[in-house]
Amino acid sequence: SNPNYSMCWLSYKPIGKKEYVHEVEKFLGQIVLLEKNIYFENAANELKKALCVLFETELRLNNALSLYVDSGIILGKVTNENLRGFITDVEKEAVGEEGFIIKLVDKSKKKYIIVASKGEKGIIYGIFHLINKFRLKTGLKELNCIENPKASLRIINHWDNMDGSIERGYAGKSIFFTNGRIKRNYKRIWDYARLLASIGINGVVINNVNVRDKAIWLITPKYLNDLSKIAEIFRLYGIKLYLSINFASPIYIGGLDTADPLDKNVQKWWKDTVKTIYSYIPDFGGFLVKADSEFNPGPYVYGRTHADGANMLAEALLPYGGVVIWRAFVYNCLQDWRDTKTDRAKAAYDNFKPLDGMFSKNVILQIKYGPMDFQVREPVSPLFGAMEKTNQMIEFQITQEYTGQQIHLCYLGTLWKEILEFDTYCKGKGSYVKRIVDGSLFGMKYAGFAGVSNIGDSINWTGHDLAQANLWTFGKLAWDPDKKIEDIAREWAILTFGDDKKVVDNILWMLLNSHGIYEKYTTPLGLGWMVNPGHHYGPNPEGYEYSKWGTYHRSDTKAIGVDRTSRGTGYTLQYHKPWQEIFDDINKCPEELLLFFHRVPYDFRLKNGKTLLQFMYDSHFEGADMVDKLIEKWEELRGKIDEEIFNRVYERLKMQKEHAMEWRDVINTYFYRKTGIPDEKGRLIYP
Ligand code: GCW
Repeated sequence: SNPNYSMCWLSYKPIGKKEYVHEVEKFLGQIVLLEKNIYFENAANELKKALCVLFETELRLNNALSLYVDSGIILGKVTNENLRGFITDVEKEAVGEEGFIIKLVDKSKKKYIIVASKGEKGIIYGIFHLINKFRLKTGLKELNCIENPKASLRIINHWDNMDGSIERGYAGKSIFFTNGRIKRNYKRIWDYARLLASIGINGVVINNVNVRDKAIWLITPKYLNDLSKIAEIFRLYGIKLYLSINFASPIYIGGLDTADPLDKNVQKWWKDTVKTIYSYIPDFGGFLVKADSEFNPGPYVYGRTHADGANMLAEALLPYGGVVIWRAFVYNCLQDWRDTKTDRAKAAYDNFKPLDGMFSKNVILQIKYGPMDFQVREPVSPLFGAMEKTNQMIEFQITQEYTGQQIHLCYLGTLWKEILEFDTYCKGKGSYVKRIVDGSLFGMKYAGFAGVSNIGDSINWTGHDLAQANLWTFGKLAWDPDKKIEDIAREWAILTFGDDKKVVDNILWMLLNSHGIYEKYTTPLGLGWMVNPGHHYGPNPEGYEYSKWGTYHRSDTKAIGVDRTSRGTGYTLQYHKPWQEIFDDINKCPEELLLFFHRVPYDFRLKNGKTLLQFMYDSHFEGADMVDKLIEKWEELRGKIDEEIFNRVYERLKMQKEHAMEWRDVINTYFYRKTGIPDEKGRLIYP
């Protein structure tokens, strides 16, 4: 069968390099599978299919109870008797629940590459690791490794609706739902599971956090049968299925007159519901909950706390090993712009900090990386480092809602890496966000990463072919946030486009510079929100200025920005020292966040001596110009990469240029009209 979509970084081609192939071939006698179970069998089949293409050979898959061959790739559990003598006790100990070891045995009589895991899950990660290492032509000795994911939860959040649409989706329709029902295109879901497993993902929430209409009923037998089939596919790849729920389900589905978490009937209703779910999906992951947020019901409706709400669900899930992932995205979305006291940036902290220590052990708080909403740049949410007794996950938005909607090239790895490397100082120096979300700083069992999906049923999954890099990078960072972002991006480029030096160099340049470029021509200095309301594409400087969403910059003829310092809304006080003082001080505040924290006069001098206004003009001219550089880098690759992909990306880059110029002109004119001050360099700013 020839599916009408690509396999992204898993599109295998013959390796072709004679020397390398020759070297590896000595170890390719056959694939020996030492375990008898479907997870290992599936992994072995994945490996076999891949190696047959890569090395252009017919490999035998041998399900053996003992290790009698001279050469081969050996798959088993670290505890398998046959591997005794090859894997030391120390190594055995070092392989965690989801981890694996790859070990080269290179003796005159025995030539093995052993891939072994502790349990059922690690083996699939291990074989994808090995396949990709081969494709990267990694030297044989460098294959030796022990890999364990740093964080226990590495979950993709789909904002897919049951009518097939995707909230903030820019790559086609849902692969899970259509016309109010669950799709039965299992091949696509299967391939999706492969893509996710290959980057170490272990959970997927397939429905939107805004749970409305039919989606409310996903947790009932009406849909559970179909869902169990999806769960079965994901299970083979080490991925658990989770569902978003509507907090008022006991009313909608159960016919109760309340969803009060302290009501006995409500509690019982959830327990019964959870029991039913597990009867269909024995390894069901749990619930993702958007409560009291943007018109979704929640415990506040009944005068209860978010701990009351989350713990009630957690109690129902606990006996089955399920978890509640509770979103911290709670704020007043009916603010009045005339109210200058309320600061939306403070909301998550204000709502949740007082609850630290009150959540059950199987509740995880899912916190957006910044205090607002996935803007092109925001400071790290001060909730990280504020809740030492609460399981925490970081939420990234892989889908490019505010970052160009997969028309603009905007690689997010560089931004995410900066966020993860931020030192919160909550336990003194070295209290990095990455150590909070991998669970190590506070010693939490549950911790991790949630990424809002950027895929749909389009031919390349992500609309913009280069946006595949964002999904790849999310998984890789979730597996190991200590990895260098350049390495993650380079691996992606090679696995996707081959190892031609020019191709790799140019694509790497494009990726690593793209977020900075986008930031320059849209809203630099941490400003944000100058987008069209609703769909959030394209410039609109005052689109949100008089709305109810709490997202104002309050610019006038003299200054712009909200004073969030201790002299203003007091938002900076939510941070630990020294950040309080740094953010509070207009001269110390990191410049890329200046307008997030301060109200700044247009004639304020930045570090490079420019006025704020001139910086704005320069930034927008430079940013729009730099899109030409992106286009140039891509044009140089004509003929070096698949023509269809080349053209698809080229079309988008040209649109990006058009739209970047619109950003430049609208924003520059906006500031010119506010200030009446022309560009020092005399460039065209429309009056
Ligand atoms: O970013 C905003 C989006 C909403 C989204 C919400 C959320 C799913 O504009 O579309 O709703 O955040 O994260 O809940």
